[in-house]
Amino acid sequence: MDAEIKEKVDQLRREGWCVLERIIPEDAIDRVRVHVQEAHAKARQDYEAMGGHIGRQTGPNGEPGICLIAYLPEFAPYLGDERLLGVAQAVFGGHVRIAQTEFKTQVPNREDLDWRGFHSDWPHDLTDGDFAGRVAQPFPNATMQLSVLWMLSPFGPETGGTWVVPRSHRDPLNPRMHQTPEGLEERIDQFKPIRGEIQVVGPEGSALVMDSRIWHSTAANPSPEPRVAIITRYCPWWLSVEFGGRNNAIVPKETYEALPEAVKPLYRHRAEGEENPFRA
Ligand SMILES: O=C(O)CCC(=O)C(=O)O
Repeated sequence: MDAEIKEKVDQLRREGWCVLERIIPEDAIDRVRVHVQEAHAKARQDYEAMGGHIGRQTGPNGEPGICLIAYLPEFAPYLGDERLLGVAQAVFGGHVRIAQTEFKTQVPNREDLDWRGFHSDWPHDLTDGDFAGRVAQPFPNATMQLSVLWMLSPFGPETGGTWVVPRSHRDPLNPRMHQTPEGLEERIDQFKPIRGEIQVVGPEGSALVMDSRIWHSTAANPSPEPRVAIITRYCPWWLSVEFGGRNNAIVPKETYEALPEAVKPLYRHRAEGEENPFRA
């Protein structure tokens, strides 16, 4: 294994997160950021016009909508970056696919810098029972999903870089325990700072890779510019992504056909007219 990939995988296993720096090169990032902002505005407009829900990527009656990758042709090639796939495949093996593709831009000029909303992500999101499925606690010691947050703006305290609690992916507690159907005792307030939290720092064009179990939170962005980001969830072949209807948005045929060869396998399971290799 390449030395950098090994170092990142070691950090991911030990700390629950790592940053792959500048996957989108410096000479392309400004263009890609503008493209993503325009794509976000267009997708929002289209979903509103048809009475659908952009967050869930569903139509007016809850049916699968258009996967947001259809709006992002200039961003899509980076999803197949060798370092990123190297990390995902070192953790999951060769067969990896992307569950969700969502915009995660944060509004500017926030002053409530103590705001937190700590949680772990699907399939370890304790509020996501019927919507997408959730793993029962105590979570097994296995990585089941990598939440890859694309840092299209620089990340840091001055721009609302994500809060993470290192090593919390191995903690038997969870900041949303009280929200489970079992109503487990709450011992951690998800809306307050947590001891040991740190704010992710890194240059624009990087990817923050998080084990879905890690406790993390969006941060208030005090800067005068939006903090632009996208999340893509990399999953192993054995994880059911369709359950609950959360991940069923369709990749149009023309979008799929235009994807680079390294990216096609990540979306093939949702591509119009393609056989789902995970069901065959
Ligand atoms: O946007 C961020 O900084 C964090 C996003 C997040 O918490 C999530 O997508 O689960």
